[in-house]
Amino acid sequence: MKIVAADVIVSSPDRNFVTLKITTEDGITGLGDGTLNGRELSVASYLRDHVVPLLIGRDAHNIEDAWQFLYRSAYWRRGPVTMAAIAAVDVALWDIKAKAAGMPLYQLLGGASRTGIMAYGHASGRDLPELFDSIRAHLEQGYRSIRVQTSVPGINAVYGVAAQPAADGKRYDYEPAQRIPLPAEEDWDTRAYLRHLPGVFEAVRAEFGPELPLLHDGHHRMTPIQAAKLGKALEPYDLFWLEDCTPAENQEALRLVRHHTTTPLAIGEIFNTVWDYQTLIREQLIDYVRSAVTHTGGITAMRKLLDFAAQYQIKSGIHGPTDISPVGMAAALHLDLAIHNFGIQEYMRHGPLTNEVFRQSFTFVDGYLHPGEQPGIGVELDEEAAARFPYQPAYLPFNRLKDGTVHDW
Ligand code: EZ4
Ligand code: CO
Repeated sequence: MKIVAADVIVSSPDRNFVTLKITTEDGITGLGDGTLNGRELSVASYLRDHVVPLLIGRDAHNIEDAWQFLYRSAYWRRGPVTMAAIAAVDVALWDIKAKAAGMPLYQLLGGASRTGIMAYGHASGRDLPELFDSIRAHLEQGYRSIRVQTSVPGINAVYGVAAQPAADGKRYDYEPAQRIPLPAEEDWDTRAYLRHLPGVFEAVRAEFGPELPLLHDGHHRMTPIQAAKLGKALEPYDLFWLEDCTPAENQEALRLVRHHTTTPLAIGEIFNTVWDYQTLIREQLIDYVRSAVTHTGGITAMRKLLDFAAQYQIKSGIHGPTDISPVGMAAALHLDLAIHNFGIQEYMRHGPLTNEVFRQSFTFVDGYLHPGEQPGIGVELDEEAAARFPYQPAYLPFNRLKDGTVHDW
């Protein structure tokens, strides 16, 4: 089944997305997501200028071979741009293979291991009443697990708080990347954060009871000893996980955190290969793998990564913010349904314009996602709608401390 065309479609309905569409000689098409927030055009160029010419004439069925060829023949390995481009090709080829088989992708991955995929949503507030309202609103939408992010007294702008005003004048709602010419500057104070956060979780537990799974994202801002202190302080509130507590390029740092706390740890949304996890998994320093299918080389690489994690009782917690397109999200759901060591799936919901461009068949009912029964991954791209939303430059914000030092955002 020869590939006859591969098109890169960059669109910006609610935000920028990079989509690869591969077409075979029999007219089957497959979609892959290569969106890399704030660096979208680099992936588009990597695909258009360097990968598309290599795809024409290849057999679409040989997915493992395509993956190995793209990874090894570039010579320059790994990195977010390369691995997002490989992911786009990989997911598009799996979409094609599953369409050719007349089956939803999860069937080709071994079939369903569960009936639904537990998802968590993002609640947040500038103060406790606003946070409680946000948690209630998520419960009403069906969510059964909730990530809790909060403003901190003394800090003007904190990642993940929807109602705080963003630098582009909009709500900081679904999308931290802002359509402004320079990255927005936010501020940070780890000691103020560490003082404030445990009280917020105490209040949330008192209001919502012991059962509701609660998560929190530290967004790489702590040192190992600060992260250890936070994990310990949060133990009474029984978190489902503490995410990205340190910038884990240094995997060994997690040893220190692990020795001090029983709060479960999740990490990896900015990682892009299994090598980023080698120490973390072998030494059982984490509990959940946070990689995105879109940023970690697609289904082929994620399946191997999650099988490796399974040997150590480490589960999946696949990254699913709005900057993963519905194509990347659908790919994640097929994997979530098929693997044994599924943990939880992040799900923020896309905006209305995104849903016009990407026709989706996955469902969200009573807190559980399901990829649906359409052959393939179950997402179709409306190219006319996509053309109505051309690329718009947008940057993620960054942090400076009070003395002007750049800090992890
Ligand atoms: O900040 O995807 O857990 N989710 C997150 C995300 C990331 C964005 C960056 O593009 O941390 O919201
Ligand atoms: Co995160």
